[in-house]
Formats: sequence, structure tokens, C-alpha cells
Amino acid sequence: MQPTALITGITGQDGHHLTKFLLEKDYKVFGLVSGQREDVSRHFSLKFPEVELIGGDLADFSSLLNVLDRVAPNEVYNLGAISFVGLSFAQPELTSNITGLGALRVLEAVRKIDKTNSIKIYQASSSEMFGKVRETPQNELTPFHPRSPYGVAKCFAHYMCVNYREAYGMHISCGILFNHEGEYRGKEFVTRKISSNVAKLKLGKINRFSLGSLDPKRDWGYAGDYVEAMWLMTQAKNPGDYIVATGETHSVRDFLAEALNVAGLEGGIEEYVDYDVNMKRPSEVDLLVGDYSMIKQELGWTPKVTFKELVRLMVENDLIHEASQ
Ligand code: G4F
Repeated sequence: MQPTALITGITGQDGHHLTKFLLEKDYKVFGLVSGQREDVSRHFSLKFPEVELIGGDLADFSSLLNVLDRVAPNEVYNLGAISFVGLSFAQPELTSNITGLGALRVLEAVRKIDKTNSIKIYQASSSEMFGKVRETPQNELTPFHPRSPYGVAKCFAHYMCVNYREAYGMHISCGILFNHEGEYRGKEFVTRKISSNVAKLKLGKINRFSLGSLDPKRDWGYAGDYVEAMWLMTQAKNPGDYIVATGETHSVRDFLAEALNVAGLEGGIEEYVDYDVNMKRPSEVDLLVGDYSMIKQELGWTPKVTFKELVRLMVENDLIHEASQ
């Protein structure tokens, strides 16, 4: 029988990659979309006409019950969240409601609907939970110390998943995903902000642009690789929590320098980039790097796209995109 998946946050970056991945595996895919984002839903439907989008909201429990009742999925991927860390400082309550309580509503709705305890759940946990890191590299046993309302909300959601798994025997897995980027990344995130502005510089549309601190270091992988890890977790006999990362760390400065290099822009960072104090966060995560040996050993997952390939992919994509605007 054709497997069925329900994805929350389907119109986001990971939703795009996961939808493509599951359709290639012959899944019937349903997506939860909030009514306020009609333009986004229309755009998504043009790209993936075979996917059924259903109105509902992570802030509304009864809408989740209705969607689950109608779809009867084999797998639920909870990717929906207020995912921009910067915004979470300005809207901590909204972030807690959607990113934190939203996950709890999904768990509780599945528990109510799923009389045979057969639905498998994937929860998008995050390396932001490590925050002020206690050890390097971070692994599944590293304690959490979140540094943003987003990180705190993700910790809440993560521990709820662990509790529902232990309390009710549900098949719930959390992927502790480190930063993952690509062509569908929103322009509010630093990698896409860099790739799109570097493309504009190259095409002569702008002369300079602004960024916050260039010092923070991240473990950046390709989102297309990471959705395979999500799927492997839902296929596993036993659920679990896994680090999904590349094991390498690079600063924002490294990403910027490589992007300028790919575009063939010489002259150094100072020639193109100003410092924007407004990008400074009340508390920052300085360094993230993940140890993915557990998922490699248990589920056979490894990252494929390297850092340099990722930067090239994003800059080349934005050169095409910006040239057509
Ligand atoms: O691209 P960012 O906004 O990603 P951040 O905060 O690491 O969060 C992302 O990764 C998390 C996984 O660890 C996810 F959970 C989360 O949903 C999201 O996908 O910022 C990366 C770094 C930060 O240190 C930020 O302060 O870049 C620094 N930065 C410097 N200038 C900037 C800028 N970030 C943004 N967004 N814009 C700037 O101009």
C-alpha cells in the first residue's frame, strides 16, 4: 500500500526537500498550511501539484485533530516552527506557542487519533538547543544550554517528544539538526543573505551590503542531505534521537570569503561588507559543530555535500535567480 506522510511546515526549506524526497519514494504527501499564507501555498502547489495542502495551524489543536483524522498518515514530520532565531527575541511568546507548544499539540493529537499506536513521528529538534556549548563537538549526550527563546522552545518540544515516547511507547524520533542550507533557504538567514547579495554584487545591482558579526561558527550542511536522515529515523525499527551534522565548523567570515571567491569578486571582505549593529543578538551562539557518528553507525547516514560545494551551489543558484529578476 502507498505510504502516506503529513508534513507540518511543508512550504519551508526542509518541507520542499522532504516533499521531493518522499514523492520520489512514491509517498502520498499531505501538508499542513496556515490560511494566512495563501500566496506561499499557491506557489508550493504550482511546484508540487500532486501534494494535497490542508488548512490548519500548530496553534490550533482541533485543526490538528481534523487533519490527522482526514489524512490517517503513516508518518508525521513536524517541521513547522518560527525558525528564525533573531525573530524569536522579538516574539518570544509566539515562538513558544508555535515552536514549543505546537509540537506538544501534534504529539497529543496523534495520541488521541492513533488507536493502534502505529503513526511514526519525526520532530525537528535543533543544534540551537546546545547554545552556550558545554563540549565540542556536540553529541547526543551533550547537555543543552539554549541562548534564545527559539532554543528554549525547541528544548521544550524535544523533551516532550522524549516523554511521549517513554510514557506512551510512541514511535517518535528527534533529529538534532545542525544548520542546513541550500537553494530554498529564506533570505533572512545568513548564508542565503550572503549568497543573494554576492550575486547582486557580481551583477552590479549593489556595491555593498551589511551583516552582523562575522565571528560565529556553524556546522553548515546541505538541507537536501538532511531530509534523508529524517526519513531514515521514521523507518528505523526503534525510535531515537540523532545528531545530524557534517562534523566541520566554519565562521560566517569563511562563508562570505568563499562566496566572494565563487563569484570571482576580488579585493577582500572590507570592500563589499559593512557591519550592521542591528543584527547583534541579545545572546549569541558562538560555536556549533556536531558529531554525527551515532546516526552513521546505526542508520547508515552521512552528509554528501561539502562546505565548498554548498557555498558554490547557493551562489550559482542566486546568480541565475538574480539575473532573471
Ligand atoms: O543564519 P542564522 O540566522 O542561523 P542560526 O541562528 O544559526 O539558526 C539556524 O540554525 C539553527 C540550527 O542551529 C536552526 F535551529 C534555526 O532554525 C536556523 O535554521 O545565523 C547564523 C549566524 C548567527 O551567529 C548570526 O548572529 O550568523 C550570524 N549573523 C551575522 N550576520 C547573521 C548575520 N545572521 C543573520 N540571520 N543575518 C545577518 O546579517
